[in-house]
This record gives sequence, structure tokens and C-alpha cells, in this order.
Amino acid sequence: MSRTVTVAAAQLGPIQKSEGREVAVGRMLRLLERAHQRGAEVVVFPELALTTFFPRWYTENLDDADHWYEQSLPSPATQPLFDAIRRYGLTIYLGYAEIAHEADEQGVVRKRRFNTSVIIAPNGEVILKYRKVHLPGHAEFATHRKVQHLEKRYFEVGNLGFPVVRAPVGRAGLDVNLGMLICNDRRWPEAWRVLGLQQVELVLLGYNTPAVNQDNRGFEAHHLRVLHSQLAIQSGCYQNACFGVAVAKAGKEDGFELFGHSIIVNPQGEIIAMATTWDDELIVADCNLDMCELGRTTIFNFEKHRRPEAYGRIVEQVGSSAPPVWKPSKS
Ligand code: CDV
Repeated sequence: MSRTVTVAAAQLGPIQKSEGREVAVGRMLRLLERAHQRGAEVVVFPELALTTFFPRWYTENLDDADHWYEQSLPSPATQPLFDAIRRYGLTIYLGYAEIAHEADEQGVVRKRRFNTSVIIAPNGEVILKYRKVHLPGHAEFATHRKVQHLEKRYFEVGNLGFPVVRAPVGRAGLDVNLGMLICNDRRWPEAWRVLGLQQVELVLLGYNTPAVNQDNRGFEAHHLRVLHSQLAIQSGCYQNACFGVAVAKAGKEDGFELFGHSIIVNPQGEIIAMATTWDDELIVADCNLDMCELGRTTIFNFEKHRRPEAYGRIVEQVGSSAPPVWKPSKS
């Protein structure tokens, strides 16, 4: 019997700054109902799914920004999501801004902020938690930018690594090796490989990606924004022999565009479903997890072919360094 799991990417259209959690949750409930009707067992929502993409707004004192974060899950505002997944027997990926009161690296318990995602079982238990490692943007107000991207101000670097767990999903309870990434992580092959080394079968990831490069350091054609996103996800899936479900928050939030193009990708790196709007949209695909075997046992058989002794720079070095200069010995 094939190990097939039906997954849904629940893309969200824009959430405006003025809109509260009840607006987002109401729309997510409708997507969950449709996912259930279409036979999905796993539903993936975007990064920071419960609010607007608030890191575009500068706040001097972070304590004034607590309303963007979740202090607990479920909360009165998010309880309806938990009720729905229990009713429908769904496993979900939820991206949100997290406040945790926990010890830092020095052992000091303090208020900490992370860009977080969780996989939640139908009974409401958190199966796995991940905190975004690759935070893009900047920590201070950037005068050269039309739009701020203050993730480095609002969040600490995730401290949970890239965990993978085998867990039963949906009502049928098929065991699946599950892992997560958040937005910018998808562009880093190192992150995918750490998941691949744990035999991940299904990578769940949410994103909020501006349709325009806001760094103003040179022109980047709009279509390349989507190309680069898909290139990264397709190669991540292919090189690690896994499925990927990549889900956007899309459309114009307070005048600023985020692109959609949510996709589901198979271990051959092929897109098997893609969203075509920049609004709330559900795409569904059957993922036969046995497909992960081919890559894992042949071209990407890590045990046989990896050469970690040649990869030292990957972990020893952060920035790139210039190569030695070759000069001809005779002129
Ligand atoms: N939310 C993100 O991580 N966005 C980045 C943008 C800033 C490039 C991304 O990689 O999509």
C-alpha cells in the first residue's frame, strides 16, 4: 500500500495593519473547512499568519509591539482554529510571532521574541516547534529603504536548530517525517540539508515575500522574485528527496505587495500544485511519500556519497573570503 498523504497549502491574502486576529482566524477557518471537504490531512498556513507582516513597521520600544505576538497557544483568539482541526481531524502548520519567557544563553530568564512555526496535531498538541534561523533585514530604521524589513529588530535568531520528527498525521494517522522552515530559510541549502540528514519527507514552510526588492541597491526584475523562491524550494526538495509545501501571505498589505505563487513540490523537484491568485486560496495535492526513496537511495544516498571532510568551510566560515590570486609565472 502506498504511503500517500493529502496536503493543502492554505494561502492567505493580505491582512491589513488595522485588522485584528479575528479577521485572519475567520478566513483561516473557511480554508480549513474547504481543506477538509477536499480530503486534506495536513494544512499549511503562511509565516506570521495571524497578523499583517508587522516587521515593515518601525517601533522604538519593543514592549509597545507585544500585541503582534502570541504569549500562549491556544489563546481565546486562536481557540477556534484548534476546535476546527479537532473537528476535521487535521494536522496544521501555523506561523506566528512568539513571546517566550525563558532562559537565554547566559541562563537569564527574560522575555524573548521569535518568528516561530508549530505543527499541531488534531487533538491540539504541538508535535514540533521551530524558530526561524535566517532572519533577513535589519535591526534599525533604514533611511535608504521605502519599506522597512525589521525582522532583526523584532526577533532573536531561532535556537531550536532544524528539528525533524516522525509523527502520525491527520485522521488516518500515517507516520510522516516532518520538518519546517520559515520564509528566508528556504533560500539556504544548509537548512534543507540539515533536514535531509534527518530523512525528512515533508517540509512545511510559510513565507511573506515582498513582490519588489526593497533594498534599492540595484534593479531586480519582478518575475525574478518568484523564480528565485521557486528555484530554492524545488532544488531543496530535489537535493534532499522530500516533498515541500510552501505557502505565501500574498497581496497588498497597506499598499505593499507580497507575492503569492504558493507551491507544492515533489522529490523530483517538480511543482505539482500552484496558487494562481494573490488572495485566500487553497491548493491540494496527494503526496506519495514512497517517492522519497528513489533520490535517497541513489543519487542523494548521503551515506555513500557525501564528503563532509571537504565541507569544512560550510560550518567554520560565515562570510565569503576572496580567493588567492593566480599570476602567470612567465610573461
Ligand atoms: N519574510 C522573509 O523572510 N522575507 C524574505 C525577503 C525579505 C527576501 C524572503 O526571503 O522571502
